Amino acid sequence: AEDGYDLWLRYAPADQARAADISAHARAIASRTNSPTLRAASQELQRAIMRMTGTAPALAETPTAGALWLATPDTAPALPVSLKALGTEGYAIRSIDQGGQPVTLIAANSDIGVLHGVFHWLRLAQTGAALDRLDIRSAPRIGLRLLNHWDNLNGTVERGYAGMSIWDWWRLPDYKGPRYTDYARANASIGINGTVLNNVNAKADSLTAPYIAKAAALADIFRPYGIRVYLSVKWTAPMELDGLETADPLDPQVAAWWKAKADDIYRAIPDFGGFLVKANSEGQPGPQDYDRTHADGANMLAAAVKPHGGIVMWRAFVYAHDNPDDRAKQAFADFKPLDGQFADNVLVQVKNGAIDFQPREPFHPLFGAMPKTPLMMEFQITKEYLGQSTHLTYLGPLFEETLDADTYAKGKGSTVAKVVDGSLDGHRLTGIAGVANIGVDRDWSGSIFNQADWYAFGRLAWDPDLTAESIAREWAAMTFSPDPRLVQPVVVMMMGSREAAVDYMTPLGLAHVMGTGHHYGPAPWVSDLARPEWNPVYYHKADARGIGFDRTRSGSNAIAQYAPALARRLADPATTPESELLWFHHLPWDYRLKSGETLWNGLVHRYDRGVAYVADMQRTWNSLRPLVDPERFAQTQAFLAIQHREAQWWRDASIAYFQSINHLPLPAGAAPPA
Ligand code: GCW
Repeated sequence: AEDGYDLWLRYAPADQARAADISAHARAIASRTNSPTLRAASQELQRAIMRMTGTAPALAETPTAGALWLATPDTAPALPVSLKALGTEGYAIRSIDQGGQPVTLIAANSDIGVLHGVFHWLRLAQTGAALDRLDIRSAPRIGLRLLNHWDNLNGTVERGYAGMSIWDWWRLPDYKGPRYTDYARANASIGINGTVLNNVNAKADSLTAPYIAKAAALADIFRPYGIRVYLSVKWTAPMELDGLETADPLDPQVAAWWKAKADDIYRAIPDFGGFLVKANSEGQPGPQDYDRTHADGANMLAAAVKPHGGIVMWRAFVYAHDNPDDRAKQAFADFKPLDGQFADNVLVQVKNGAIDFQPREPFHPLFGAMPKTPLMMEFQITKEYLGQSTHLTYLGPLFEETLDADTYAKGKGSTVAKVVDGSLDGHRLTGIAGVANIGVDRDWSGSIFNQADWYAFGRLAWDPDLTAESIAREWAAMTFSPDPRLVQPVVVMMMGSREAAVDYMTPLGLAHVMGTGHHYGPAPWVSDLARPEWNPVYYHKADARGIGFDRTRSGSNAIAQYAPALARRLADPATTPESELLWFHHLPWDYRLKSGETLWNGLVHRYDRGVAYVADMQRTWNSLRPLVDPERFAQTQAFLAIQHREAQWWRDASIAYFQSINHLPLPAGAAPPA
């Protein structure tokens, strides 16, 4: 059934001409070794080629005519291609002439590199690309490319919209269902090389012997695919599990406890990746409870995993309930002074924006501000604030916009991508994480189109210079069909979809006006929550005269956390990008936008535009019915109807609320409420 389970690895039957072409380049699979990784690569090729062409390739030891030749320097010492600069994960693919016979060589320094190369070749095969005269070299720009699962040990998933957790803790480690292997295949196909199994709001239990054994079982399945496991840890685990009296990071007993725990884990999982930590954030315990810094905490854990080659990812998502300062400033205030104090196996993991995964946020001011510390990017793939499982809001453009943003930390061109890939400040330890959108739903991600966000995250983690559009093109071709009559309109739908959500939810730099707790649907009127910084009114600050959060000198002065060249521009609404206007400025309702219309009219116009875009997507999708299987067609059609209704809800509720404050009429031409 076309229920989405196969993701972008569908390998749908190709038309006759294409099938012949694929067959001609895949008559045999030549490989000398049978390591678990190469066996996985070879099985993937056999399955894929069988499905696309109807004929399975033969297996051979040496490259015969028309073969795909999988090789490393170990198996083929004199390779006709250089593997320099490809590292342990990169690969080269080249069409060569082997004694008069055409052969496609997929070569790498390691078996994992070959596996990545195989998935690249399969992408070419699936998307209708040329399979001859290939000369491709590719290596990842970022070292750690991780999924963060916010999966709880009871099977629920925090901010998960695709069903329960895929980790079946009850039946692990004995029963290892086939889904784990499919998970590893999907991730390896996009270059993801690590997974944090449990929620950052961690339970101490995840570090007990039974759970370590369960994690080890998963690690065994993922290892051939080049994927390591990591765990989130709870700061007070030594107290909760073994009755220590403190979790003070400078207490020798605490350090010894963590060292022994790390030793236990590495006995079970020799290639364990390390720890992810949410500390002193949203009620989680941490080193500050003992008057120690985040660096004291991170370094103590780092010392425990260091002898085993492990790392610590310490999250910078912190803000305190008793700190009256602008929430957007607090992580910077805590972490910037610690630059240079972290051990060399620590990364500080920073969300893309300073508040929380909004439909649009300016990049986090820590990027570029901590040159002595490797900063790891944290994106959210699960769409907590972007319509969860039903709204079609492709996140590729959001990821791309953040990675391309210029920090000006070392002058023009100091992009966030260069901070994250280590090139700006010369870091070799580099990483990027995506909060997974995976659950037990048949389609893994809650909707067919949400699969594209997982895919885009992996592709950009491998190469942050790829464009969201080229990624959407690949994904649509593999997920549906390479037919341009389908790919073209689907890519157009996807590319504008995130901006449409910004328009109907949080136009012109508004943020955090979603319903409390669930973060689904509009609630800009909420003002009575115990923590003031959770109230939507805290973020939009609408009053009779105007709207927006003043983060200039006359307000919270958050702009001073950016590099001076950027801060200067953000100080003036006229030189602030309009897409971020109300994030940085409180402006009168009759402020003139670049279009000449007033701020109020411009807001209404954007709400309308967002709703209209969804209606356009519905029309486009309906026109594609003949080109899509009925099951996936119907799901998307139904979800677009939900999205349209809810975009209208967002628009009407937001406008009605703001009108109750400013008493302004709808501009001429604006749509009436539904
Ligand atoms: O966005 C907020 C979410 C919480 C989440 C937290 C975090 C894991 O609403 O559910 O908790 O961020 O990132 O720690």
